[in-house]
Amino acid sequence: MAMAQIPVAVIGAGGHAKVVVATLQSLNWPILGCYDNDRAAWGRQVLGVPVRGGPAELPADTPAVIAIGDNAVRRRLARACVGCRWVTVVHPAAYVHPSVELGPGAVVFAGAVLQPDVRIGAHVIINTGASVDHDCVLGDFVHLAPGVRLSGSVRVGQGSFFGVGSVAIPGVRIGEWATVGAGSVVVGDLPDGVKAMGVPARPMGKGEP
Ligand code: JB2
Repeated sequence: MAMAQIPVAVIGAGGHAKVVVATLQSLNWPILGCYDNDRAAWGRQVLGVPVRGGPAELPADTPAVIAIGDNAVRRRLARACVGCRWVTVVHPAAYVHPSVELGPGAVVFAGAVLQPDVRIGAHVIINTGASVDHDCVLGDFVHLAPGVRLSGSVRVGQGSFFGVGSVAIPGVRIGEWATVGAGSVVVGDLPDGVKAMGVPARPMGKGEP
């Protein structure tokens, strides 16, 4: 794992960045600094890591990870930071079967479980204690909040968000940029852009990409 020796830039300096920094520290992965567009954050520290400036200041080919929870913001920054080399970050206390494919910029936090033949897109967040069972496919910029449970063969379109503790039964298909509310139980397919809540989850209206 040669990449682990090269200092990585963390883009973002908020709550999600704090957990990304903690995950990198648990891997003994050196951190170049945090980089955030908010000038008010410059000079502050995230778990002892200085916020050095904005992401535009990063030199070309810098290993980096986007540490901002908002899916659309990650997509915008991924397009803007063309010179960055996106790294994947997996906590040592996560279980990831060797067959799992992880896209560039994906992060997997402590206690997460990724079972065989799962495919995870670019800049996806698998948050604390989330589990993704066999053969699931998650598109780019998806975020599974803490404690989400996806059963086998679930498909999640790009940019979709599963709120804390939500679950999906086997084989359901979720469209792109959909939102599943905290604690919801998805028992059928959901279309693009939908906001669904409840047990069973029912559509509430359209989300925004
Ligand atoms: O375009 C932007 C942007 N560019 C940089 N929009 C937003 N909303 N934020 C932007 N940032 C930077 O991302 C902000 O300057 C700030 O430093 C950071 C967002 O910090 P915040 O703590 O508000 O959110 P977060 O993304 O770090 O954490 C959220 O998502 C996590 C997954 C929170 O909801 C956490 O509780 C959650 N665990």
